[in-house]
Amino acid sequence: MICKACPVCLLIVIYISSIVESDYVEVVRPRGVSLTRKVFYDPLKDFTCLDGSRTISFQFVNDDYCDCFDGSDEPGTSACPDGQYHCTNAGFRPLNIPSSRVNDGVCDCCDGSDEWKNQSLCPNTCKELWRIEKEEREKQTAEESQGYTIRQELAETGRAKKAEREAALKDYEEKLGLLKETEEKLKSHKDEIEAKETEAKDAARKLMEEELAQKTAEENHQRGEQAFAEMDTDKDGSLVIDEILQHKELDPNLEDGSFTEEEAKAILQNDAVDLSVFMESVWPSINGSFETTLSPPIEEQEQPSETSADVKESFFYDDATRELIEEAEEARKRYQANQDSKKNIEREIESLQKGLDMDFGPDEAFQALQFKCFDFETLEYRYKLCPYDKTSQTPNKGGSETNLGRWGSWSGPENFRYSKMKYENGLGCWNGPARSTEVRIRCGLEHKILSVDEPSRCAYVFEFATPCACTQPEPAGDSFPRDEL
Ligand code: MAN
Repeated sequence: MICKACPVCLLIVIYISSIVESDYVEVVRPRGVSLTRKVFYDPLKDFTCLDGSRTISFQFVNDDYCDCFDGSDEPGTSACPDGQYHCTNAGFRPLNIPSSRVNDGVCDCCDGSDEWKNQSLCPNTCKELWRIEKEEREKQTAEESQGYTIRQELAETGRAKKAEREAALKDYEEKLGLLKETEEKLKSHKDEIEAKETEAKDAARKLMEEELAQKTAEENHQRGEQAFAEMDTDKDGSLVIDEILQHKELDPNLEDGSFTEEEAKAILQNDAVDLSVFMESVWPSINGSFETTLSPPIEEQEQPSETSADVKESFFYDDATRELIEEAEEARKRYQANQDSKKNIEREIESLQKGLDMDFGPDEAFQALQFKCFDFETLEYRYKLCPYDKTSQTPNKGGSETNLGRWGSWSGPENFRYSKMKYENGLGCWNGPARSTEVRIRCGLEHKILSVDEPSRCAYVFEFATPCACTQPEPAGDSFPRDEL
């Protein structure tokens, strides 16, 4: 009763009973018809082509003559060019094939039903296929599960590393804060002491210059007096033209070879001069050319031989100035040391921050790939993947490494973001774009490049296996595949 009122229920009952018995029960229907279409093939009624174009007596279904344009009257023969044959493939996956393949001598269905005219041709391999597929699936699930365990360990390490980086960053930031505070203090102390140092040095330099000028003037005067005494050969306290003429080096016109009385008189600006007139108006004009036999002043001989301005200066600095210079030097050193430490810490912070900004996946597992490189050899090149850094290519026959892209970002589709990596802006391709690489990530028990390809010029695709990409496998269902209801 129930079944008469509801033919689909009958199918369900049969189907469920088949599950319970763990064996497949084939539902009777015309050859080549799927369960979903069975309803259209009622042997007690005329058959209407599925495209609605014709209605024919049911006896013409599968009579090896094509009546319908859509081939629906011949699902189990090859009579119609566009027909569809449905293999039940009990125990495996049902399959639709073009009905032209029915009885063509080739086994298309694992249940062998497409070659029904010669039943010995195609033995039923569905259960075997299912067994193989199940084994393969189980193997994959086991691998996925093992990979997932590794991933969890890597994730733990990744999280620990992140925590370590965060703690170090906090520590460095505190240190930087302190160094900045000290920097201010050291700088104001340095500025203050440097101002005093400059003032003291300027004063000392000025004093030194004044003393030097006075000393030079005194020496000049002394030399003048000595020159007068040397030239005043008759020692009468007066220089005359004859005495000047003895000093040929004073000839204003050395080239003509004669030192005339007029020239000597022009030097004296008179016939005779005493010491005071000589010092006032003669000595300044002959000072440069007069050749003395006198030795240089003792002080000059005692000058230090170093020429460095600082050494010369410090030679003249008084103790108080020298103390100030030392103090300023010490302040500069301490300030510089603080600056150096600050720079080092800023560098550390920058590198830690960079590490923390990296996207190592939702559980930090991909951190395991940072600072590692993986190789893959083809006949022509050795390829390299350094995750989070770059990809490259080196010719086997020798030659330099070509950059195939620098780390860009994760680039998988939404929800599968971590399935692809993008490396961009590699070496420019001759007359083309900059080289780039897409790294396709999949689950594997070890980190390994599986293949490298260059599907379009200078655009590379690496396939990379890693446990970091393994997910928890779905519990393996070992239910038998069923035909559709
Ligand atoms: C090199 C390699 C190749 C690339 C060509 C493009 O030979 O980088 O992968 O296709 O350059 O000129």
